[in-house]
Amino acid sequence: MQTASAVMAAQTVIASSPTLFSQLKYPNPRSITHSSFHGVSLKLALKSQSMSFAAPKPLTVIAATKKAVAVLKGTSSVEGVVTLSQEDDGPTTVNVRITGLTPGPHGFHLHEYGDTTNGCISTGAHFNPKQLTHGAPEDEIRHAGDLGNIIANADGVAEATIVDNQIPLTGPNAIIGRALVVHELEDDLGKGGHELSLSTGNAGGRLACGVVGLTPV
Ligand SMILES: [Cu+2]
Ligand SMILES: [Zn+2]
Repeated sequence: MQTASAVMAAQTVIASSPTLFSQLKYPNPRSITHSSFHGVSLKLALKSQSMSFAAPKPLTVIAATKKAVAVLKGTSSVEGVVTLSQEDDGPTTVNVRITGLTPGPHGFHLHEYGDTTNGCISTGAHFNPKQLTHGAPEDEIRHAGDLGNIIANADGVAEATIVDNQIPLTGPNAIIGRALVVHELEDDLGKGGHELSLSTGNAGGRLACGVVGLTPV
């Protein structure tokens, strides 16, 4: 019985190998290291069929690092570059650098659509797959796209690193193809008591936006 399942496990590894070999094409040297490690495991599986080992492990070791970028532009002099990265199913790290802003806080969100045919207006509302009301990034009740405020310094430059769990680069709620938007005003994080607080944080106009697209790892 044990032998039979080990054989099955070995077959599973063999059956999965075309996928693994296709991942060898990645230029990332780390992937190559993992792949050669996998080659060793494969030999083991073939030699000792009765040996108990975790066959799926090499499959999960091949890390899926995803990286994306958005280039933000608008009708004013506000512009910026936002890079995003995610390791496996971990949080997404968002590195923001936007220039040309008025000093102080500016609402910063992920909006639903990567559609800029009508400027930043056509990017729609805040990305909200859970159908909740607007909030702060740390709130339980928030839009997935609620990334809070970024703060511009006296030179009008806002630099920030945001780490967030609700804006994955893979899976059903992946944000690739949606848009990042920086606003004219501070996002009140749903707490301002304005009629727009619970939908937009009353963050005012859309100064610049950019579609999130995949970039080489
Ligand atoms: Cu917004
Ligand atoms: Zn929102």
